[in-house]
Amino acid sequence: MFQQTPPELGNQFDDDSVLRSYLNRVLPDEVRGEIEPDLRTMGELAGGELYDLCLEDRLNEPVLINWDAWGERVDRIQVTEVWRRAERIAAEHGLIATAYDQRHGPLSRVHQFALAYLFTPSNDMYSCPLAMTDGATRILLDSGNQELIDRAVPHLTSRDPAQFWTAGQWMTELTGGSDVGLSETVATQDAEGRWRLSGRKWFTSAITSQMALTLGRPVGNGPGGRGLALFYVNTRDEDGRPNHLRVERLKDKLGTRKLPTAELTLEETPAELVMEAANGVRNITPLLNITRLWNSVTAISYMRRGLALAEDYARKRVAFGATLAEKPLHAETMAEQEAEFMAAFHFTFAVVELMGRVEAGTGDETDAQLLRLLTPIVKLLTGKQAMAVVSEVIESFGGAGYVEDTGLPALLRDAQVLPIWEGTTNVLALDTLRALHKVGGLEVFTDRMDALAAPIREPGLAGIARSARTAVNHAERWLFQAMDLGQPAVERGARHFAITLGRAMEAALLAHHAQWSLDHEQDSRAWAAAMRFARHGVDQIVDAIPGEPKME
Ligand code: MFK
Repeated sequence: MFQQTPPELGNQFDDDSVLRSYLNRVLPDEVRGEIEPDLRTMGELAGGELYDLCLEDRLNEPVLINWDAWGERVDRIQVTEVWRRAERIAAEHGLIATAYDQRHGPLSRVHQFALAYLFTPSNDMYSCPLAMTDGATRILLDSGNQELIDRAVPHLTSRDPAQFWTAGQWMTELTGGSDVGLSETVATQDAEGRWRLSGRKWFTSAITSQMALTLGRPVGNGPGGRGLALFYVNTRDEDGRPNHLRVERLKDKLGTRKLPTAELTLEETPAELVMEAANGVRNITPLLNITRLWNSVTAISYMRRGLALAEDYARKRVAFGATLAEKPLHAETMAEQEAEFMAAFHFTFAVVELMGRVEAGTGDETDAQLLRLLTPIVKLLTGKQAMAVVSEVIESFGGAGYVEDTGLPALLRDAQVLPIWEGTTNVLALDTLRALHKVGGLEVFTDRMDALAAPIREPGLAGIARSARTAVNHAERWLFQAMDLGQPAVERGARHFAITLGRAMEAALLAHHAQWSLDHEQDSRAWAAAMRFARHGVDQIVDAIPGEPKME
């Protein structure tokens, strides 16, 4: 009787020609020699033991235990087996420490995010607390608050699982996850001058963390994000009990179900100011910019995982007399997905490089401006690409992709969070406009595109770089026209504008890498991907049509 062989994963570093070719280009030989063994170990774990564990542990979910047997309120979260393993691995492999040890200077971020990219699709979203831990570390280090730095940073960046802490980020309230300035949490000072927070936090991931950064409004402050202040909270008291807070329930979410996301009530929770007693939204944005980059790394890692499984399956699955891999239409469909993934990969890691240079102090003002401008764009675009690619991956398995115990549906459900949390597509499209205003226009962007195009000699690739540049010119013209029409016209087109910039940058980066790969590896795969990506469409600008009727 026929028995289908399931898809399997090999070492996820060795099997990933996109990652390896990229590292060949950006890392000096001695750095690559030092980093590669680390990545290979992570690739082995991710494609082997951890992947198997994720499948075995598929039905387990975290449990909130509010009361102990003797009636004491404990609000303990029992996490899954994968999470317990992931916590150890994260510390031991320096998923946070690598970025802050700065062993490889500006390339430390490439090292860290390459590890995160390999680890994430096999850790049941443990990367969420890691992302927030990374962001909190950055904020504390830049805050100048030496007491908090000394207390928390050695734990957040520890490689010892017994010492390692994660950090939560409690921003979302019932009033909204996007319009954070509406937050209602009140900050008061008690008789000893200690700050205490009272309010409800409506969506807090991950509630297992030892500390959190959160926002509260000091009494007497005005409305909006300026009236909020950024606070540090120890989630547990010295006896391990919840620190004047209640974990009301865990969220019943569409995906990321292994990640304990909770509703909290803060009951005069002791808190410490991280910086000033105002401008909380502005002061927490460095954290958001880091978690947004983690979001993109997660997006490309999910695309890669889906494609790795689909490719293996296509070599095994026989239909209509041949393997799926040999079927021209199947192969072309998957090649188009691979092209989207490759473009998203190069975009994400280009922003990782920028972050590395800015943090290490080796970048210039242009790098800082590009980092600010590209962060919302890369987050919004890769989140959308992940959904589209993972959906095609599911379809490529036929009915098997729709069946839970293959583990495949969870990929799609988890990917759906990527365009939502850390700023929805529309919020980030508007942030792109805000960033553009801050950096003073598109010059930094177009200069970078021109620099990417300069070494390209292969005529097809040069054509791709040129048409990407033309798309950016179109986007710029649209923006000026929309500004003449007024703010609503600008906002209406912001999504198409941001996506066009993003796809143009992806096309330029992919074409640039393709030329390098032709020259140095005699490999034409990135070239083929660039052609497919460009055919899929870069320019998404919709010009205003005079007299066009309204929908409403
Ligand atoms: C595994 C993958 C990793 C994922 C981890 C996920 C776990 C986390 C779960 C969550 O916590 S999800 C919650 C995430 N929440 C958001 O992402 C909030 C989305 N909303 C926004 O981003 C809004 O744009 C924002 C709250 C920032 C708007 O608020 P306001 O009060 O209208 O802000 P405003 O006045 O525009 O900006 C205030 C200041 O911050 C301005 O600076 P100035 O005061 O100097 O003028 C802005 O320029 C600055 N700013 C805003 N966004 C910035 C920024 N600066 C740098 N970078 C940014 N992104």
